[in-house]
Amino acid sequence: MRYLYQIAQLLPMSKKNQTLGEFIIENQAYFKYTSGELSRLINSIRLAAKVVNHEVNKAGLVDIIGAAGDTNIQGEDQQKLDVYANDKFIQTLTNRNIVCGIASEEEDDFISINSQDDNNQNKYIVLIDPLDGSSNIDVNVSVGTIFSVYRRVTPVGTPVTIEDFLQPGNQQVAAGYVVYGTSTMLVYTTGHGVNGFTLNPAIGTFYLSHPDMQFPENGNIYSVNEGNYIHFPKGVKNYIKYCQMEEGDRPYTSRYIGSLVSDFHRNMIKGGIYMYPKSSKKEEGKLRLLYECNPMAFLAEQANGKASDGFKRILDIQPTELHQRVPFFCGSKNMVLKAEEFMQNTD
Ligand code: AHM
Ligand code: MG
Repeated sequence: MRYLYQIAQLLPMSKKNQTLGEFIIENQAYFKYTSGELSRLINSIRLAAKVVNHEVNKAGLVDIIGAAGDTNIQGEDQQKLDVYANDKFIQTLTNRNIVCGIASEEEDDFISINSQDDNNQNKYIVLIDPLDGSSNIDVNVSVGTIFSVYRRVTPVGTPVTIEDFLQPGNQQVAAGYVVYGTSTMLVYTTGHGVNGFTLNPAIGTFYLSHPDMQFPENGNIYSVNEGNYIHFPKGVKNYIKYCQMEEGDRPYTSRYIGSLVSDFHRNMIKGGIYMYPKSSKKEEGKLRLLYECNPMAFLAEQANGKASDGFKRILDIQPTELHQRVPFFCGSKNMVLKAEEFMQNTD
């Protein structure tokens, strides 16, 4: 509570105490197509985030209330949290009848939503990673949800097709993440900057705590799984050596949580670069283009940062598969530029 009060002191008068609900309504005029559909979509994500947050916070009680695979007191099976988060986001978006299609890291294929009432008149599709970094749950470390929103390209009123999902990231109309950390935050963009909202768990309300978030142009944090160093391409190895060299503002600090949302969030606030390069073990890298890299790249660019696969802009990659992987370099503009320079000048 004191944290929220301190944040409120830093905000301009007009922003003080503004809730996410109020912010969505106030900013609806900015949306290209103002039917209110996108506002309702963001509102549904807000709702699902609160439900998932409640469950994530209980994860430490697993020994007391039962682990995944057990049956709880009501006779219901306990679910793994990533499956639970997947169900909640899909249920919320489906039941409220606001999207025509969903793709998720947890589902092999996309889901086409047929609304009986209005013959599927919805325009938006959502791609989601419901619980990213889920290996961190067992050890009480931050995890996140990532989402990406597009307008469908096939005609309204027909079932969605793979074409609706395989759009380049530069076509996104909204993207964001929820970080379930020391505080739970929802951070999103609709193409007009990036704003962050902190959940007050006592009353279940998100408040605007981080208006107009920006990556510092330069940073001094690099985030990469250095355990894979031996398998990295030469350019990445050389860039890591550059980060560690004693010169100017270097050596940089190394910080790697192993949870993309949390590493990105910290780097956006403090200035840094996140890297998941390809390696001789993982030829395409690890992260998924459609629901991990594209939404983070959209947020990064909206926050004056940069996102690249080491050679070209993430948002311009034409996807060919739903669960496609790409190498990912994302963060403070000058740091990503420098990493690209090392990639390009090394054979
Ligand atoms: P996940 O979708 O299976 O959770 O994997 C994605 C996560 C990212 O959040 C994180 O940055 C990365 O995988 C960590 O991978 P590694 O353990 O190989 O460093
Ligand atoms: Mg993931």
